[in-house]
Amino acid sequence: MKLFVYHTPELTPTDVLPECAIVVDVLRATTTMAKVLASGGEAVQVFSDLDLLKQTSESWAAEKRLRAGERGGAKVPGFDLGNSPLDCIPEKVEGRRLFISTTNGTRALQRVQKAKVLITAAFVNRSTVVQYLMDKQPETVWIVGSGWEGSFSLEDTACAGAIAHSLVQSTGLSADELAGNDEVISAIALYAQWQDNLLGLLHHATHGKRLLGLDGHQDLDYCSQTDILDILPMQQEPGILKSHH
Ligand code: 3SL
Repeated sequence: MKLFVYHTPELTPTDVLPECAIVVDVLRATTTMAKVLASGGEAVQVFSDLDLLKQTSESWAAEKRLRAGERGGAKVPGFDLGNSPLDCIPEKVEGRRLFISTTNGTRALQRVQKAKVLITAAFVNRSTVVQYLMDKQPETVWIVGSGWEGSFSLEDTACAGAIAHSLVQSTGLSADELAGNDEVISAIALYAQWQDNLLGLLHHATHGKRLLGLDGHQDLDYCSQTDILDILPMQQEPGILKSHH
């Protein structure tokens, strides 16, 4: 297995695709996706365009759908949900499809949509992602941070480091043997520095501060937890993710 970390979708190569792509948006899209599916959601369908989201979800029975949308960290007016994982409790999401549009997570997913396998990761489901990689041993793996509008996001690269760190321990390979690019080494170093205080790391992150300004303390608390959800969101068809068993 060769692992590559890309801090943002824009930094991924455009002429090749990996066997397995892992999209990370700790704050908050991929944390929310894991929570929805862990709470019994039928699927998550992602859109960059809000009008297309509304149009597509119209064809679903009202009791089988939820519309979730975020722009600039805030809920899209008129939608059922914003992008808070805390809203995705079984009472609300069980048996429903979440039609969702977010600023950066959606874009990162679209960038690697054609990879043979596309999964999503956050701190909350890190161990399930690592277990999948250990079982399947894909030859090339990209971890793609969603960033913020093209810029580096501390929390996404730290989560990439959490996955890489765990892979080093599980495979017995050295970081040098596993790493396909230098970003892997720096991501592991970032995670190693902060692994005992991930909430502190989220408080340093630009987007963490943005969410704190929007009263997002509880979201940061939730997103900072590691290995609490045994769920693997995997793309089944372009833009549609379901829980992989
Ligand atoms: O940009 C995104 O995809 C979102 O996760 C951002 S937010 O945390 O919902 O504001």
